[in-house]
Amino acid sequence: MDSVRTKGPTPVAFLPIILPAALIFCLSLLLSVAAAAAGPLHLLVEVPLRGDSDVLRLTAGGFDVAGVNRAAGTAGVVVTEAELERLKSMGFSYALKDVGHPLRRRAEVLSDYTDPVELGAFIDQAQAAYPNLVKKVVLKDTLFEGQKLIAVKITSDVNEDHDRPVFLLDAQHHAREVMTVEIAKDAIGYLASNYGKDTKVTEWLDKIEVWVVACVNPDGAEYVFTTDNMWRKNRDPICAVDLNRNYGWNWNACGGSSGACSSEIYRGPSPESEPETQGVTALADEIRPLFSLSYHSYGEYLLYPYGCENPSEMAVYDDLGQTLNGILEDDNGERGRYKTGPGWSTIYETDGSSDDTLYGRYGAFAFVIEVNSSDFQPDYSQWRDVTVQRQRTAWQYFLDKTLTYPSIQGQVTDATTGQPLKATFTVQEAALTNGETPRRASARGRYGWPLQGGKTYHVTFSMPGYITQTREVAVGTGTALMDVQLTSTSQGAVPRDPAPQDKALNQDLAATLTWSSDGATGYEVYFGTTPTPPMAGTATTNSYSPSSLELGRTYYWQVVALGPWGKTAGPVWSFSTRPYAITGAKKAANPFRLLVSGAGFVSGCTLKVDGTAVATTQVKGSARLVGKGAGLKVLVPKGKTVQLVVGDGAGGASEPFPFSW
Ligand code: 0X9
Ligand code: ZN
Repeated sequence: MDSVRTKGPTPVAFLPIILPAALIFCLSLLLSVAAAAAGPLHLLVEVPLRGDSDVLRLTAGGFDVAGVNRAAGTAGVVVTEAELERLKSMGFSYALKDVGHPLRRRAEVLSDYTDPVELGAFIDQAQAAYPNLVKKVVLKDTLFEGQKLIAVKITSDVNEDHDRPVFLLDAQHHAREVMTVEIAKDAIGYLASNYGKDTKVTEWLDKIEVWVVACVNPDGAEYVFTTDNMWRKNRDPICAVDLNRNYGWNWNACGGSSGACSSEIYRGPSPESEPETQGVTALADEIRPLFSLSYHSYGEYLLYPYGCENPSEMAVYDDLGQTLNGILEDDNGERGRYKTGPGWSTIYETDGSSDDTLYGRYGAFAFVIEVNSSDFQPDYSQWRDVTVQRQRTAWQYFLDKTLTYPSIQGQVTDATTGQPLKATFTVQEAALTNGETPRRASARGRYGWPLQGGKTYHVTFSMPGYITQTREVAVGTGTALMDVQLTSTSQGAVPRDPAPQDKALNQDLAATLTWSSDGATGYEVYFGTTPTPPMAGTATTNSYSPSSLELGRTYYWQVVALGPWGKTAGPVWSFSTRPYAITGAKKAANPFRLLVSGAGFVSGCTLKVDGTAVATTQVKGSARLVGKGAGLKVLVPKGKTVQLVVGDGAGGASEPFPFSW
C-alpha cells in the first residue's frame, strides 16, 4: 500500500475522488485477508477540506478525524469500509492513504516505532542504568489484554521524598499515535543521560520532579503493532473506549464525545470507567503537577483547556501557549506555525479529555501538542529523530517555566508535627469561575499556582481540622516561594491568655473571666475553690461571669474548647479575690480619727489614705477598724476627696473607697 502513501502538498481542493480500479481490487483483497484474521480493519483516507468548518462537519458527522494537514488542506479520516459511502453522501471526496495492518509485521521502517514490550524494556534499562534518577512506578497492574500502565519518575535522589514542583508528560492516549511515545522516551533518555553533564538538566532534576507516562494506552498500542495500525481506543472487551473522552471533569458535557460503542470517540459508560484514566488521575491527584503536557498526533496544534469553553485563566494560558508556539518548530522547521488556543475553538469540541481534567480538577496548567503535519505514523527514518528533537523545545519550555514563571510555590505543613498537608488553597485575585475544583497541595504538601506577574495576591490555605490562614504575597517576574505552617484546630483551640491572669491577686468580686481560643464553637467552664474545679456552666463566647465570689478566696478555673474535632482542655488557672472590702467611712473628732466599716479585716491590716499609711490602725473586728494618729488630719483635709484602702503586708488590698468630709 506504500504507493498510495503520498506526501507533500497537493491542490486537494480540486481533487476528484481518487480510487482507481486497481487500488479497489488491492484494497478489497487486503480487507478480506485482514477481516478473516481479526475482524474489520480501518482505512485511512485523505479528505480535501474546503475550509475549517469541514473539520467540524466531519467530527459532527461522527467521523474519526485522525489529524489535519493544514498546509495541504486535507484531513486524514479513519473509516470502515461501510463509512466510505456515508462520507461520499455528505459531499466529501477522498483518496485512500492506508489500510489497517499490523504495524509490527511490516517489513519496513515503520516497525522501528516502539511497541509496549520494547517500551517496558527501555524503562527497565533506564532504571537500571540510572537508579538514582529514574524510578518505574506501576499505575495499573492489569489492563484488559495483559499490559501494565507504567509511569516513570525522574528527579535527583529519586528514591527519597522531595518537596519539589512537578511536571507531567504523557503520550499515546490514542494507540495509533506512535510518534508520541518516541517523544516521551526521548525525554526520559535525554534527562537521565544529561544529568550532571548539562547544567540545565542538572538544575531541572535537582529542583523538579518529572513524571512521564510514555504510553497511556499500552493495550491499544499492542493491538496497533499486532493487528490494526489505525486503532485509536483502548481494548476494553465490553466496548473499546476513547481514553481522551473518558476523563471525569465535565465528562459528556458538550457533545464532544459519543455514547455509541461503535464510535471512535466513545466516552465509555461512566466518568473514568477505564483503568487507564483511573491510573492517570490517581497519579495526578497525588503529585499535583504545576504544568502538564499531553502528546497526540497529528496536525500541529498546541491546545489547552477546555474542550467545551475557555478556561478561567485564559490570559495565563494564552501567554504560555503563544510564547511556546513562537519557539516551537513545525515539520517544515518553521516557528509560530502551531495552531494555538483552547481546544474547543482551535480544533473541535471535546469533553472528557485529559487536559480538561488535569486543569479543572487537579489544577495543572495542562497543554496538548499534536505533533507532525500529515500522518500518525510518518516514515520513521525520516521523521523520528527530527520530531523528538523539535519537541525537546516544548517539554523543556515547561521545565523552564516550572522554575521561572511568575507563580506562588511552596510547601504546606502541620505547624506542630511538620507533616506535609494536602491543604486546598485559593487565590483571591485569580478566581476560578468555571466550576474548577479548588486547588490542593500534593501528597508531599507541595503547592503551586502560575499567576500573572507584578501583582500582589491573597492566598488562603485551608484544611479540615486546621485553622484557615490567609497570606499576602507579591509575585514579581518569577517564583514567589512561601512555605506555610497550619495550626490544627484542636491545637489552635487550646484556651490561652486568661484574664484575670493566672495566680492574679486582689480581684474584684464582680470579676469576669475571659480567654482566647481559635476555631472553637463553644466552651465548658469549670470553676470552684478546689484545684480540680467542677463544671460550672457553658459559654458560647470566650467569657464567663462567676456569681457570688467571696472576699479573700482563691478560685480555680479551667476552660474546655468544643469543636468538630471534640474537646480541647486548657490548663487550670487560679486567681484570688480581694481580702478586704470597705463599705463605709466617717470621721470622728478629738482626736481626729476615721471609723471604717467593711469586711475581712484582720489584725495587721493597715489603713492607707491616698497611698500613705496612717500612723495607727486599730482593728476592732472583721467589720470595723479605726485609723488615727499624728498627721491624719493633714492627710484628710476638709472638702477634699481621698481614696481609702485597707491593705496588708502581703499585697492584699481592698478596692479604693472615696471619702470626704
Ligand atoms: O481528539 C482528541 O482527543 C485530540 N486529537 S486527536 O486527533 N489526537 O485525537 C485533541 C484533544 C484536544 N484537547 C482538548 N480539546 N481539550
Ligand atoms: Zn490523539
